[in-house]
Amino acid sequence: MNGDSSGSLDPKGPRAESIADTWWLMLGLGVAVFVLFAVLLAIGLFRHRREGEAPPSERRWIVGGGVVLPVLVLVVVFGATIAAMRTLAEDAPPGALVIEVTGNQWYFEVAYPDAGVTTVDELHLPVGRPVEFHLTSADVIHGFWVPELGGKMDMLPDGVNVLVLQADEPGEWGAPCAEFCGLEHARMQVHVVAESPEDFAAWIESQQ
Ligand SMILES: [Cu+2]
Repeated sequence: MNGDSSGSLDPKGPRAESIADTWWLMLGLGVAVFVLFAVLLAIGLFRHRREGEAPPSERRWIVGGGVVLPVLVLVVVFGATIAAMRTLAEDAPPGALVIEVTGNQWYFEVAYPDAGVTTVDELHLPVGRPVEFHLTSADVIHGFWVPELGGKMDMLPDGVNVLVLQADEPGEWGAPCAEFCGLEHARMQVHVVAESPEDFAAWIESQQ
């Protein structure tokens, strides 16, 4: 269903990359802290058994490991998260392609206003060009999410949410509705095709 990809940890665009990088950073820090404390705990248990009581100098380990280290780790994660959020919130540069996606019970309507083309459950985009998605809904709240390209965004019946995504390499992915929207929610999915600008132009022409 998702072609050759494996979701948000297999990013195919700059915004998805910033999300994946943050995830790997958090995993790396978590593993490092876990290993460090497992080792210290083992040493501590071994020593206590041998010496009976911890010397007062070990209090600095408690302050260091219980206060200083968590603060450092959280500051690093906070900084990385803010940086990723800024990347995700950047406006589309001039020349971005506008694609309007409307959630319906239970399908995605995809419109290319400049080309006068509308499709259902099929979304094509050119590789290497930022796309400004205008997301809305015709009925209830739906969710737009192409894990390989970036974060998810709600599709609301009473407004338009803007999400900028870019594909850096060709590929085909499934983008399931990311907000429970009724009986057929589980089968609601848009097929996403990222292709070369030439192939995209040819596809648009074939749809006109
Ligand atoms: Cu839906």
